[in-house]
Amino acid sequence: VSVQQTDTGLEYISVDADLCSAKIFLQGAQLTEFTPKGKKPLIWVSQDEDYQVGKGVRGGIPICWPWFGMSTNDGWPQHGFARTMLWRAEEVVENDDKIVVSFSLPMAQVNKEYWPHQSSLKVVFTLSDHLHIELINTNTGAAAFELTQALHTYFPTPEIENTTVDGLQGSNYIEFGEGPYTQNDIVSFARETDMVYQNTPLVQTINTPDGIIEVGRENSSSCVLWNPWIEKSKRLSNFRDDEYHTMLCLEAANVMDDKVTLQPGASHSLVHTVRWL
Ligand code: TA6
Repeated sequence: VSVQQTDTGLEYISVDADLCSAKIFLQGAQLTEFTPKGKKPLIWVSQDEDYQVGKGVRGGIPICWPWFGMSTNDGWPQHGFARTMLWRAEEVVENDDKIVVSFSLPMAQVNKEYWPHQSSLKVVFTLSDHLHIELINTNTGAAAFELTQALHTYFPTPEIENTTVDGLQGSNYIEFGEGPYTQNDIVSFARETDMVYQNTPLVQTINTPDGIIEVGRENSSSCVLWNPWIEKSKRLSNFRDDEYHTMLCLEAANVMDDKVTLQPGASHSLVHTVRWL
């Protein structure tokens, strides 16, 4: 494990171990690479990414906190502000079967207008032949608060048109503010897809021509499935027009009736796991 820096001045922790290789940026505590040894990468990053200070990387696992999507306050950043802040690396523990890397959000630097509450936010990455992430909120104040959040994970596929997502059947989703609709079948892709699922099973599989990716969650009943398709791809920053063919997002979330509500002293842990089946 080493600390490296991009030529644009972004610091990241680089892991090159027997079981896996990984990269986690201090900005946003954003993981941008996870590859089990001898296997294909499990995480996607845009070829147009330029690693600018103050901008989240297009890909990897952005941490959307303390709100998902557009804030109800106009002018506030989409998907919150934690993904563009500098987090503090807390600990790196190297065992022979796993490497654990943890970060915390320095609350003293948080804009009190955005987040007036007393809380701590920690993320723990456990890296082995699979990826395990835990996002832990703790209410350290005297008043309850609530928030929405998501681990906005970007997955690779050789071709989205030959990719399906299994395990959403039976849940219902909102899309473009419409719905809820019931998800009856396996999901395939033939248009812009931006579904916010609720009452969702804890495990999905992404079936791609390169293999099956198993995605798990704990303490979450909502998840988001996104592919920008043709038109939105042209409007996205750091994203090539044709890259929608090679990616999709399936996000571990607390964005519906599972939003995080914490009484003083209470904690909530959102767990997200990713592995090749
Ligand atoms: O999670 C899906 C989504 O909300 C899409 O609507 C799209 O906006 C995407 O997130 C990316 O958002 P970003 O702010 O990272 O460009």
